[in-house]
Amino acid sequence: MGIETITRAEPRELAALDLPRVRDDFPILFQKVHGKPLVYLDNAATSQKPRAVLEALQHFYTADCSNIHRGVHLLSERATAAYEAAREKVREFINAGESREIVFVRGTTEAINLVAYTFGRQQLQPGDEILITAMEHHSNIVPWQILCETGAKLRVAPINDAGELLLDDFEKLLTGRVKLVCVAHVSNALGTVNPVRQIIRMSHSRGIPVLVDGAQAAPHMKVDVRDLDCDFYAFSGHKVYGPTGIGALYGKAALLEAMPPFHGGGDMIRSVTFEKTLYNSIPYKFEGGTPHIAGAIGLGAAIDYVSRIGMDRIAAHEHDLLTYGTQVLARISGLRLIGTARQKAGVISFILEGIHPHDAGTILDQEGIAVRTGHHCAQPVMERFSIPATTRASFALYNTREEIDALAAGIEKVKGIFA
Ligand code: 7TS
Repeated sequence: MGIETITRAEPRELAALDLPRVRDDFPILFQKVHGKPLVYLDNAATSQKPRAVLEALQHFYTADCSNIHRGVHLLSERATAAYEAAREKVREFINAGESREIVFVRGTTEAINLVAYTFGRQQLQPGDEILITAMEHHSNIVPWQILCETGAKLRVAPINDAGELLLDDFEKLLTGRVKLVCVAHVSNALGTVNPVRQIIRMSHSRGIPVLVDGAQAAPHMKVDVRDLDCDFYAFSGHKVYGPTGIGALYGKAALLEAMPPFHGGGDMIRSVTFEKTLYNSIPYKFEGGTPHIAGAIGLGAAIDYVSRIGMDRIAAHEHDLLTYGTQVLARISGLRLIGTARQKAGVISFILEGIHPHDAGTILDQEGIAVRTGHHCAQPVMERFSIPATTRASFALYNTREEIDALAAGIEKVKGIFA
């Protein structure tokens, strides 16, 4: 027994977040909305920005503002160094092997479109199939539908009543015709965490590449693209406490190298004549035109911020909020949770009997509580559950149990008004 206690190390308890200190980093949280303290529970739409990100943006525009990759002057050198340092931070954040595998884009939507318009157009023939799931955001549906106008077909793997992917059905759809699998790591409407490692293993065993939409995963859990072995991974900076208008596409170097460019223009070329243009090496081949330099630097600052706190600690805190929130909301009569997967991230979607989500959201707003109502850009998910919309509370590292109590009280108020 003595030996066992020595050899079997207990997992070290993660120290809890210092919530008051964390909240202090987010100046926007300290305001009143309709005379009530702001309770911001719309983090799946966008998260708030810590002071470190605001300061990085301010510093760029007040000290280093310049274009990149071209000037010989000092400001341009500093701007270029900061932009490329941000790329390296993204690489480390998702554990990619090389920083040239990181392409800066506007966000997840642009990342997926980039793959559809380059890899998709190059690789897919009429009759080929793209396999997605029934819980995708529109930005992981519509680019593939546009691509399918050239003759390919979109196939959709179904989900169960809890909002979980039916893996057996998914596997049956993985036929020889499928040339690309595209799945959300985490569903924005249901909170379901998909078994992406298993999905990737199943697909790779048949030689099919996989794109992972990580928009709702990157802010909430440690992402390791090499461990997942995904071929493409997309996420948005603004959901990871960074600025809007910046995001990243990870692609395996060999795939990116073989792909044609996306946007033609400055910086993505090696040489141009009217007879022939030679393209730049990756990732620059995909970054035509002046990019969102300040945005990339701000995203780098956001990554530094969450990395200092620790993604594991953030995930543990949000898991606590999800567990507590689910318990508290499940006790409210007439409230039905939409999305009850066993593996969930910090998203709680629900409907209230006889009350339209839009009305619920409007009354909650009067209480200072910011939630999202609607179809969450996932209309097929609403159709799957035969509902027009949900009210959605989604958590971030700065949310508290008290805010969930405020949400529950707000919901009781909504019910009171409609009683
Ligand atoms: N994929 C998922 C799973 C998302 O949740 C979103 C945005 C996107 C892609 C698109 O990201 P963008 O940054 O390019 O717009 N989701 C949401 C949402 O749930 N509420 O507002 C935006």
